[in-house]
Amino acid sequence: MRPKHRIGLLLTTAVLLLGLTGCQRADMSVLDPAGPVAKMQLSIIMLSVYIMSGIFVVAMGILLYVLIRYRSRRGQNQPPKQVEGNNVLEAIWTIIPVILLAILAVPTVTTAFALDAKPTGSNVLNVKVKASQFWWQFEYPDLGIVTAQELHIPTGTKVNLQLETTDVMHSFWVPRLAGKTDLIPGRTNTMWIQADQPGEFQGKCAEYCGPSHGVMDFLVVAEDPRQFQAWTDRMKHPQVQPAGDAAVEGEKLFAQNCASCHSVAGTNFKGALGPNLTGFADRIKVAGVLENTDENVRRWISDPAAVKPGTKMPKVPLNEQQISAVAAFLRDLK
Ligand code: HEC
Ligand SMILES: [Cu+2]
Repeated sequence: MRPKHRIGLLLTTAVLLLGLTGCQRADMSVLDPAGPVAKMQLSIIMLSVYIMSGIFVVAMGILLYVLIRYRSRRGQNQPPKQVEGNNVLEAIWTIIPVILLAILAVPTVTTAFALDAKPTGSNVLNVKVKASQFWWQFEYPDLGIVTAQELHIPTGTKVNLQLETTDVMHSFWVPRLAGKTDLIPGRTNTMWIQADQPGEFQGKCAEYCGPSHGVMDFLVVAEDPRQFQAWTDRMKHPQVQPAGDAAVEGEKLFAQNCASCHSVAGTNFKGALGPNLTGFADRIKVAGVLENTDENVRRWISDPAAVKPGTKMPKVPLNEQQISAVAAFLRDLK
């Protein structure tokens, strides 16, 4: 290959690799931690990056020195003097890696154990996370609240997560708050997270789980404790009275077509196959992926599989006017 082509190939590979790493999503950067767990994990990553960079510089330095110092010279037709069985050299390049590995191992192991310990105390929030193809349920056992797709947490509070799956393996990943934890059939895994500042943190399923794995998104919504309290109050005493004729008709249609799968707190709708829709009007997203607008709610109801292929929500046979009525009912769930 001509040198010009080689450089071209290298650049193309570099660009493709960057594209694959997902560094284009600033809201999902591990390098921008928003809480203590992600910060501790980043410090371990940086420690190994520094050590590896040091090794790279020293090794490349030695390589360059040797290339120049021992390059073949005019009139020289024998290889330079060969070194073999030099005990001092061998001891050096055995001991240095052992020391570097120890420097890396001690903080890594202590951090792993520290993060594994379940936080206790009165200021800890417990949440049960249940993943299903292709959505997330968040249950607050101490508050009597169930919600979906958006995990509300108070800032400055440790949140214990108990992670379970109802079907295949999934993985809970909110890059700015913590590394991934798998949800494994028949097992309960645990982890904890904490957000230092209010904000919305993008989460994703990180274990291939079927056709809509790539859109199995969720949000962690961190609010200051007073706002979080207001949210829990709304969720415990939701407004469920449909306002207006369309919403009243929508409620009837919902009872006939949707309530077998969906619950709404404060009503007789108690279906458990799909996400709990209490306070749905306050959600930022529909099904975790579409902005929560009237148009998108109608789009979702008319053909869920067009948004999330393989979803367990069926296409319900309703006409456009009926879909608008159901959407009006959902818009009133505050
Ligand atoms: C057979 C069960 C089933 C029926 C019937 C059903 N759904 Fe669903 N629904 C689901 C499932 C499962 C999901 C989660 C889909 C996903 O995100 O993969 C869902 C998701 C939704 C969502 C998004 C929720 C969120 O958290 O963002 C809305 C809104 C919704 N359904 C409304 C309806 C309406 C309105 C009807 C009736 C016209 C209906 N559903 C009928 C199972 C059902
Ligand atoms: Cu997945």
